[in-house]
Amino acid sequence: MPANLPPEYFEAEKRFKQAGTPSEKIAALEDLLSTIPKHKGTDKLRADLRRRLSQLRKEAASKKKGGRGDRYVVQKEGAVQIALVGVPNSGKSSLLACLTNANPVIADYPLSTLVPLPGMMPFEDIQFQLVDLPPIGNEATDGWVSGILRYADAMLLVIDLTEDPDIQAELLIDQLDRWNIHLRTRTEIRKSSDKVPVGVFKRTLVAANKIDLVRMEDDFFKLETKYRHLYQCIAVSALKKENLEELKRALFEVSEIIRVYSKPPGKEPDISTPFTIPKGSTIIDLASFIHKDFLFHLKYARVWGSAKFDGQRVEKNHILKDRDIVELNA
Ligand SMILES: Nc1nc2c(ncn2[C@@H]2O[C@H](COP(=O)(O)OP(=O)(O)OP(=O)(O)O)[C@@H](O)[C@H]2O)c(=O)[nH]1
Ligand SMILES: [Mg+2]
Repeated sequence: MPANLPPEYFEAEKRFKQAGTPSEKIAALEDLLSTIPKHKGTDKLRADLRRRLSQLRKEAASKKKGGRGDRYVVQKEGAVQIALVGVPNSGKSSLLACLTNANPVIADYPLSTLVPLPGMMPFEDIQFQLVDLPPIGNEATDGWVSGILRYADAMLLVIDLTEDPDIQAELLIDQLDRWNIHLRTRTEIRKSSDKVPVGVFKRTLVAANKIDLVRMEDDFFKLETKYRHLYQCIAVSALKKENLEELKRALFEVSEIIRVYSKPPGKEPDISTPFTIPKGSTIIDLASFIHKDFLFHLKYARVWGSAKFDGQRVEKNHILKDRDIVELNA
C-alpha cells in the first residue's frame, strides 16, 4: 500500500467495502480510483483497481437485468456516448428523434420515457451515440439512470426554457453532484490546495430547448449569462429544428476528440473511416490505440496536415490535430 494516499482514499475505500449491489460497487470503485494521485508509487494500486473495475463492469454487462441499480446497460457505439439529462418534458426524446435515427415516445405528459434508448447521430464522417433517458428526480428510475450517467462519456443537459431554466439547471447539477457525477467546467482550474471532489467528471454541454416559445433576449440570455463561464449553452428548438447543426458541432467540440486517417506506407490514405482519439494525442498514442504491437515496432511516422509540410517525418511525441493523415512505418 503506497504511503501517501489522501484521506479521501480511505473514505472512498470504506464506501467501496460497504457497497452492496454491483452498480454501487462500480460507482464506489470509480470514486476510489479518482482519489489516488497519479505517480510511480501508485501505479500498481491503480492497475489492480482498474482490473477489478473492468471485471465488475463485465459482470454487470453480462447480467443486464439484475438488481435495482444495474437494470440497464447501454453498450457504447460510435466515437462518444452522450447521455441526455433533464427534468420531465424538457424535450430529451424530441431531441433524440431529430438528431438520430431512433424513434422515441414523445408526449406532452411527463415521464413518457421509461427505458434508455440509444440513437446514432451522424456528424460529418463520424457518429455519436446519444442516449435518451427518463427524467432526473424520479425515484423509480434514478438508480439505474445514475448508473448509465456514470458510464457515459459526456452529458447533454436539456433545459426547458419555458420553465424557470436556471432552477432546472441548478437542480440537475445538484442531483448529479450528490451521485458524485460532476460536470466538468470549461476552464477547470484548481489551486493545488483545493479539495478535489470524489467521483467522476463529465464533459458537459447545455441545450436550452423550446426557444420557439420564448424570447431569446430574455429567457435564453439570462440562463447563458449565468452558466456560460462553466458550460457552453446553445439555444435550440427540437420542434422547429432550429440550431441543430450548431448543437452537433458543439457536441463534437465538447467531446474533445480528433479524427485521424491512417495511410499505409506507399498507398492512398483510408479517408472513409477515421480513428477517433482524444485531443492532444501523439503519434505514440495513436500507435498504441491501433495495436499494441505497433508501439514496439514503430520506426517513424509521416504526417499530412499538422506537420510543417505534407508528408513530413515527425517525432513520436508529435501532437496530432483533427483531420491529420498519418503514415505509421514499422
Ligand atoms: N414548442 C416546443 N415544444 C417542444 C419542443 N421540444 C419538445 N417539445 C414538446 O414538449 C413535450 C415533451 O417532449 P419530450 O421530448 O417527450 O420530453 P422528454 O424530456 O423526453 O420528457 P420525459 O421523457 O417525460 O422526461 C412534447 O409535447 C413535445 O412536443 C420544442 O423545441 N418546442
Ligand atoms: Mg422522453
